[in-house]
Amino acid sequence: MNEDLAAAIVHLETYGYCLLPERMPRQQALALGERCLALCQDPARANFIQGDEYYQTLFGMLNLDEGSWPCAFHEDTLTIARHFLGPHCRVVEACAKPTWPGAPPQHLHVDSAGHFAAVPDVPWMINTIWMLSDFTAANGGTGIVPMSHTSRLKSPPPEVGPDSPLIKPIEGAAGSVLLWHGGAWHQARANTSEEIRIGLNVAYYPRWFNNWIEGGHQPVWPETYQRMPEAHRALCPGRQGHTREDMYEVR
Ligand SMILES: O=C(O)CCC(=O)C(=O)O
Repeated sequence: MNEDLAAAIVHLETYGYCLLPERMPRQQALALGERCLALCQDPARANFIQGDEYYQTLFGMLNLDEGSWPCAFHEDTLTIARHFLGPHCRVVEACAKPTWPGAPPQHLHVDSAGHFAAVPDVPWMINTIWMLSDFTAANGGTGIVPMSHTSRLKSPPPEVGPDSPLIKPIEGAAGSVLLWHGGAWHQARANTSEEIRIGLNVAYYPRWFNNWIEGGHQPVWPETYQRMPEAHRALCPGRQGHTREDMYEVR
């Protein structure tokens, strides 16, 4: 493993997140961002979108745009995910996430921990966001509370709100990728700028975790799977389908 990745792993272990700067050419990231934004505004995709006028999540990007594959199956993010989740961890979902001008700060939260009786002391998810536009402190870039992943809380304590000074803005140029431990308290920050911030959020889970746990995550469609190279297929859940109801226990 190269020194950069080794240092990123130590950073994620210590602080709960790490940033890999400029892992994809800027123009490639910006072009994917434009396509994600167009999909987010396409009424035909409305069934796969959650959110409001300021912040949306469009699920199922692995099915909707093959340009998401170089992000989801990137060797560097995979190396880090495998370090924390085991050699056979999975790429479970890729979602497009725009933050529009005027957006308030998102609530500070932990990922995929709601069903635990006690939050485990091993990572259960490595979450990531590819910056498909520049991410700044002002334009709705991601904010994280360093070291909060060690709290083992299912959600941040009420005294740490969405405007807490503990929240560190993570800035980066388009083509960079931020990774975090699912237990780190984080949010999309307020967008006080005139720009639209757009990210591609890719979730990695270990084999022992249920894929249905995040309400909107979509399965890989069989026809998507057919088009994938074998190396990508090996990283996807072993069953494919068109609806969550077909694939998962969704109650
Ligand atoms: O959009 C962001 O910056 C944060 C995404 C997020 O909170 C999540 O995926 O859990």
